Formats: sequence, structure tokens, C-alpha cells
Amino acid sequence: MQETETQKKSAVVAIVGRPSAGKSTLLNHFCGQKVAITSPVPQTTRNRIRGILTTARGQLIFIDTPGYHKSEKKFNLYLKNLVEQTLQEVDIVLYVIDTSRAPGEEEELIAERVSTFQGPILIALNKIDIKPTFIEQIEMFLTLRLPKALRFRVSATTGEGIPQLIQVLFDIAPEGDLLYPEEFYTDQDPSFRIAEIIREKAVWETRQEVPHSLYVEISDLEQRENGSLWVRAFLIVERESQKGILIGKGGSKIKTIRLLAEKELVEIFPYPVYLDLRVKVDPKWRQNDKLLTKLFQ
Ligand SMILES: Nc1nc2c(ncn2[C@@H]2O[C@H](COP(=O)(O)OP(=O)(O)OP(=O)(O)O)[C@@H](O)[C@H]2O)c(=O)[nH]1
Ligand SMILES: [Mg+2]
Repeated sequence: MQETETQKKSAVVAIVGRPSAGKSTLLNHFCGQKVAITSPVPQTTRNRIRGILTTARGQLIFIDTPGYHKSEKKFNLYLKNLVEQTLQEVDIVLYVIDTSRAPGEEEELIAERVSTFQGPILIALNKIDIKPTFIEQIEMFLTLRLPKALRFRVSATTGEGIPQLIQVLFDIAPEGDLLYPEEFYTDQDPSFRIAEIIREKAVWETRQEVPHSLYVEISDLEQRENGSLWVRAFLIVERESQKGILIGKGGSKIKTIRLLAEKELVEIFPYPVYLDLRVKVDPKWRQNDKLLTKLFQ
């Protein structure tokens, strides 16, 4: 039956999976906007990022989560806890699997956790554009672990298979009112988005150990008379050597990060954003419970 005006669908969908499975890329594709930052470095996402898709059928609210990673380190436990919390709060689980990697111990763990979810579970077999593929092995693994979950072969990069997945998400979503206004595609506040974009540029511009040791803090935000936004942000790393990498020779690296971030922010905000970036060292930030609680929500 065709849904009428009074039978809109509305569901909250958790996007879960291993680090680098393509969860955030998929979220961005669903929303048609860059809502979450992405990178080839595992554990890029550290927060629950909401992205909203509104169509004539209703509204899907996706919650992107940090990659489910097997580790007992404090930092990882915080991220894992966010996934656990999200699984308690949603109507549907979308479990994303990278078909270019063999399912290992970590996939076993997450499949086991997902299998305890009481509601509908859909599986996105992602990165089908990459060859060779482990898809047959993964299909066998899922037949054993999650036999009832519907599977979709998709590519978050090319968009292949995504319309079919969205259609089924709406099919199984409960009826309900829209939770956000139609024009919303995320609920993030501007300072979080700015911090994330700065972090993304820094992750792409540095490798080695810098990305995992970095967080970004916005210290000042000022709307100028000409309408532009001036932002001071600190990039905080754990070691002096990392500070040196981020600053680069004669300040060249931090300048590149600033220019790349400013260029992207112009596309998101209806006014120019000027960044004043500073680099600081805090050797123990990943041990600081108060800070971790504030940062990772
Ligand atoms: N070829 C290909 N690459 C993809 C696809 N989806 C994601 N990627 C790439 O995989 C890498 C990880 O993507 P993310 O979206 O950041 O992965 P994630 O699951 O959010 O990772 P975490 O936040 O670290 O858990 C990036 O380099 C993406 O460009 C896909 O369908 N095909
Ligand atoms: Mg991510």
C-alpha cells in the first residue's frame, strides 16, 4: 500500500562496524552532504554523528559510530561505549562490512554483539567496487552468524546499491512523525563541525602516529562585522615530535591544513571562516577521563 500523508515513516538507524569499514562515507552518501569526516586511517570517527535523510516517505535518522575495535585501552573503551549506548537507543541496526578485507576476530566480535540486537538488522556489504573481494567468505560467515539479517551489496564511493538499501530501510521503519525539520541534514553545532574538518585535514596531511594522538579544541569563535567568522583552534598532540610534524618546515604544514579547512568551510557555512590554528602538547590527554567524557559523546 502506498503511504499517505498521515503515514510517514520515521526511524533511528545505528551505523556500526569495524574501523574503516566505510560507515562515515556511507552516512554522507545517505544524507547527500558531508556530515562526517572520513579518512583511510582507522578510528577516524570518535563521536556519534547524526545525519538525517528526509524524503516523501518520511525521515531516517542515522547515527554514525566509532569503529568497533578490540582493545582495552581507555581511549578505545570510551569509543566502544558509544557504540554500546547507540545500540540501546535505535530502531534499526545497519551493520557495515568491508568486503575487501577477510572477516577476522574483530568481525566475529561485532557480529556477535550485533546479533543480540532485538530489532531489525540490515547488513551493508560495502566496497564492492574493490577487487579482489572477500565477499563469498563474508557471505558464508554471515550465514552462520546472522542468518536472518538482510544483506545489501553496496559501494559508498560509487553509490551502487544504496537506493535499494534506503528503500528497504523505509519499508521496515515504523510509522511516526518527523523528528527534525525537513531541511535538516545534521544536528551538529558549528564549532564541532569546524573542529572535525580541521582534524580531517590534519589527519590527511600527516600520517605516522599523529592522527591517533590528535584532538582539536575550538577556543574562540567570533562573528566579525563584515559577516565572516573568526575561529581560534588548538590542535593538541601527545608529543613534541608530533607538534613538529604538524607545524612543518617554517610552518608550511599547519598553513596547508588551515587553507584546506578554510576552503571546505566556505562550502558549508554561508559566510567565510578564518582560522587561527595553534599546536599544543598534552602527553596525557588520552588518559584524562574528564576530557574524554567531554570530547566523545
Ligand atoms: N573503494 C572504496 N572505498 C571506500 C568505500 N567506502 C569507504 N571507502 C574508503 O574507506 C576508508 C574509510 O572510510 P570511512 O568512511 O572513514 O570509514 P569508517 O568506517 O567511518 O571508519 P572509522 O570512523 O575509522 O570507524 C576511506 O578511505 C574511504 O574513502 C567504498 O565503497 N569503496
Ligand atoms: Mg567513521
